[in-house]
Amino acid sequence: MLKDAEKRTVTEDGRLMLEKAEKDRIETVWDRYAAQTPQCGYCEMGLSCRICNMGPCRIDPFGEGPRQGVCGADADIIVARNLGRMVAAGAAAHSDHGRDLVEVLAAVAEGKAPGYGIADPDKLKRVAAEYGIETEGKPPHAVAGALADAMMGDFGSRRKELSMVRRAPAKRRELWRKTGIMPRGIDRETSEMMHRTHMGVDNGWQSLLLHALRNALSDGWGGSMIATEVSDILFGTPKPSANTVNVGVLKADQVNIIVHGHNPVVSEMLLQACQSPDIIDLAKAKGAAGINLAGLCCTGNELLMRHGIPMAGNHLMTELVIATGAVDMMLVDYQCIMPSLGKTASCYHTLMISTSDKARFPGMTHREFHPENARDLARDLVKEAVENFGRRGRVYIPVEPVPSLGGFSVEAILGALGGTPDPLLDAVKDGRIRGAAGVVGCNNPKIKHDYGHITLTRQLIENDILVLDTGCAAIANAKAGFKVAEAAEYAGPGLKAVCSALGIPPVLHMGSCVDNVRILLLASALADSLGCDISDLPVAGSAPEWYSEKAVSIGAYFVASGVYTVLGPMPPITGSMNVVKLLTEGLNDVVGAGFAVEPDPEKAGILIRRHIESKRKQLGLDA
Ligand code: SF4
Ligand code: MSK
Repeated sequence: MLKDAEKRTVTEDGRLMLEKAEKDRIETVWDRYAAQTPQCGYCEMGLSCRICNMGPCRIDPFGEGPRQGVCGADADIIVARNLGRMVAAGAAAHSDHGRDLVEVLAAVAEGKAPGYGIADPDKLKRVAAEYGIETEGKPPHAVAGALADAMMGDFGSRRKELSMVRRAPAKRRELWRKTGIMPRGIDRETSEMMHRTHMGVDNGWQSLLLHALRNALSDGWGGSMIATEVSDILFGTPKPSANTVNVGVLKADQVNIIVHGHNPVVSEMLLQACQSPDIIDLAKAKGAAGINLAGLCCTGNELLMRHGIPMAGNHLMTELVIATGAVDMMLVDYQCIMPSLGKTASCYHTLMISTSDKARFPGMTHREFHPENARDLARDLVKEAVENFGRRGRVYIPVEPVPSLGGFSVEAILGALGGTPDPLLDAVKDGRIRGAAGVVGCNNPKIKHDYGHITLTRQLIENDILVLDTGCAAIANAKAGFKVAEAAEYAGPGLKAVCSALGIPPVLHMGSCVDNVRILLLASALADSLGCDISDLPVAGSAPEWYSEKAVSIGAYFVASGVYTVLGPMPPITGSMNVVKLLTEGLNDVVGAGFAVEPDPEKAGILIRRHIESKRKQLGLDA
């Protein structure tokens, strides 16, 4: 038995697959992490800078060596610039994903995207109306074209506020204006962050950090929100549906196809192809019982939310899923796809396909998807996966899948509550539900796989705090069994009573990483009902195992939107106590919320409970 397997993951499928990988001599992310430790202390503290070619420079945190880079930048400037660039990269990733969806919407409008359509015409109308587009008597395709154009305008550098910030509570918008962090164009804020952090531009660590908030808001209330809304328009607004999770969703007797990444544009077409009767017949003719499409990470979450497609695992499981030997084809789009996957797959029969013009990977065959060719290419690829079924060696699928419920869009949650947030608010007011917390984000080999998510979530629901989750956290919680109606048993008495009455789990799967905006929108709906700001609500956010720059942007837009947010792993900021103090304390006076960092999820739970109880007190709920 691999001696470290139990130290690396809390999941049974993860542990068993780590042992299999060891037997197969497969190197994993944990092995590479071990090989990298101890990691560079300067970089961990954010004190190294390689922004320009007079560097690279580093600041001695003990004050014995250099205290300034060659240009004269001190620790505060260097740390703030590095963090600002992390936000910019994260916001760019989410927002570019959003733009890709707008391009598909435009192609649908022009009739140049065979296979794609408008799955939610009501939402198309609602969102178009928000953009001031006349919808009466217009065919959906015309509305879609006008909406795509208007949304493209949000990416540019018009001198006005982003369109969808109107969804935020009025008090919050006023605060953003007053503090000068109201987001304008989505790309503009990212571009400005790159400009400000060039040598010799913004050397105010405070102004850099404030712009980081504005940049993050352009993601949360811009790029990511567009990604979520357009995905709903094109592929359907999620409704609660059953699914299954963990490596056991792979089927020994079926053709297994995995989609991994973030963008539903490719995976939705794959799903259509996998459901084609002629291709299913082909699979049967090749000796398979059928075709099994499953997901990894957020592209999997997109399919799970809308179609109940099974989920094989989260970020740290991606190599281990291949090590089952049961994956006939894996298709990747972009983000969070380890460049190691092609090498892992080379030890098995798995065909690895990259699909995006902007994301190439070693050891993968590149087959590029565009709206015009997606339907046909998806069919070709599924047929190739079927052909590959016969080349399998031995397979190892060591566990049974766990049942789960997904699909909790804001619309679905409000629907379950009878169309208004009032029943939820009543439960919060009378204390049956103490508050709500978002548990979101990635896995990171610095934290035992899934331990942070599961431990924190369990503590929160036991204490009557409703958990809303997304991304890899949502997959962890599903694997832990928190997402069936019976999981109400794990909840405290108040939350249990509410969940049992509504037939919902105490942990609601709200989608992928871009779908964190669904949490923002639910919080806004609650704040509007109470006539208060988001920062007044008994709510909190957390990212117990985050690794990605996108998570930094998400954390920053949560905080800038008024949500107290607890991070698990420490970001690279400890080289500047000024920056640490501003992010953890000072921001409370600026945006009414701040960050905390607590790698121990038990302690993080206590911080969140304390925060929620103090907000309840301020609202006079327990008077
Ligand atoms: Fe060094 Fe300044 Fe250049 Fe950074 S920007 S590498 S601190 S000279
Ligand atoms: S996939 S950003 S590891 S949540 Fe969205 Fe998971 Fe984090 Fe990627």
